[in-house]
Amino acid sequence: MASSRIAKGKTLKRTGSSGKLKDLPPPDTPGERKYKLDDLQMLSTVGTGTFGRVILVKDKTSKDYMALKALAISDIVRLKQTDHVLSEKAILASIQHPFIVNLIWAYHNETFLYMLLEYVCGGELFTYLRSMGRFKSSIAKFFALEIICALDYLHKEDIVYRDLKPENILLDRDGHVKLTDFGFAKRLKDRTWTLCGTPEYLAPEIIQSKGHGKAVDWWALGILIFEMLVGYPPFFDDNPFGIYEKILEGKIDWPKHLEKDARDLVQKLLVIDRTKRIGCLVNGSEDIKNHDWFVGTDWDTVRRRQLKPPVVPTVSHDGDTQNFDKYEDDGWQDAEAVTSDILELFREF
Ligand code: ISQ
Repeated sequence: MASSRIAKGKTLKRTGSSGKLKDLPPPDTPGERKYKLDDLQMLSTVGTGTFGRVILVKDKTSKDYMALKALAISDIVRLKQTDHVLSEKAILASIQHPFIVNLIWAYHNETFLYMLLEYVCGGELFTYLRSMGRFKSSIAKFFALEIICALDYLHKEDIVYRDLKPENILLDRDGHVKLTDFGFAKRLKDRTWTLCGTPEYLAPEIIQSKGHGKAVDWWALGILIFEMLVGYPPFFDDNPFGIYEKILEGKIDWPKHLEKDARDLVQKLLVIDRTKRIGCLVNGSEDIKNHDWFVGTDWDTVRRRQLKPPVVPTVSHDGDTQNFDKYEDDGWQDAEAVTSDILELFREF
């Protein structure tokens, strides 16, 4: 099957209160600490993007493994990503949730911005989905439940995530999810109008520049549930414009094997008119949580990470990188330092 995203999906070029939960287990982070870059032993790259990479690092003192996201400031400025990166850091610093990757420390010098994150060693949900073809209903439902908890938390904090896809969902050592990459996340003031995201997951109102809020995450949840159950997304084509046409047309081929309740939920999430989409009605996310596909779910059990994960990553130790692709060291450390007036833009980072 030909699609731009049957292989790993590229995120399109971007245009454009702490609220601790009660009764949740503490996040599995090394705790409050001041770091210096020199405290960290750089091991290997576990991810790359347009203007940065994620490196597995080891705290030389505690021996804890963490993930260091390093972004070259010159690239950020050249690609006009300053506001997005400042927003990513501010949002991550203000939130804490068991299904969202935890920001431990942020730092910058005249060359790089750094975000020190907990290391999530199980790799991307994308890898598991492609290797298993599609998930049986109970597996897809487990991932949907934990993702709904994360989105619900973000929305209650007035944050829209805007880049939900299997590549941005990591599995921890036990098989629970951790949402990562908040480069598109936005704290809502009003509706926003920037075109961003990954073609298969773009909601009609984004393509049509109608502005978008929390509704885009519920649309993307519909795409994600379909892709987990079917093995490929509902709207695909060789090029992004073909995908956009299909999204706006809204026609979906439903495989026979899809169970009735799952199909009904996906159909209610993939409603083009966002004022009629489930999750966006008067009862908000409650309508999704009370849908028949989730009958019998104790949502407190889900939030407490007390469901038994159906996919347990193969991991030999906390710093194991076997679940990530291998990357060449392309001399990324040699980026140019920026001038003091450019550096000033990142004072709050
Ligand atoms: C591993 N752990 C945490 C965050 C990550 C982001 C990208 C790639 C790998 C990661």
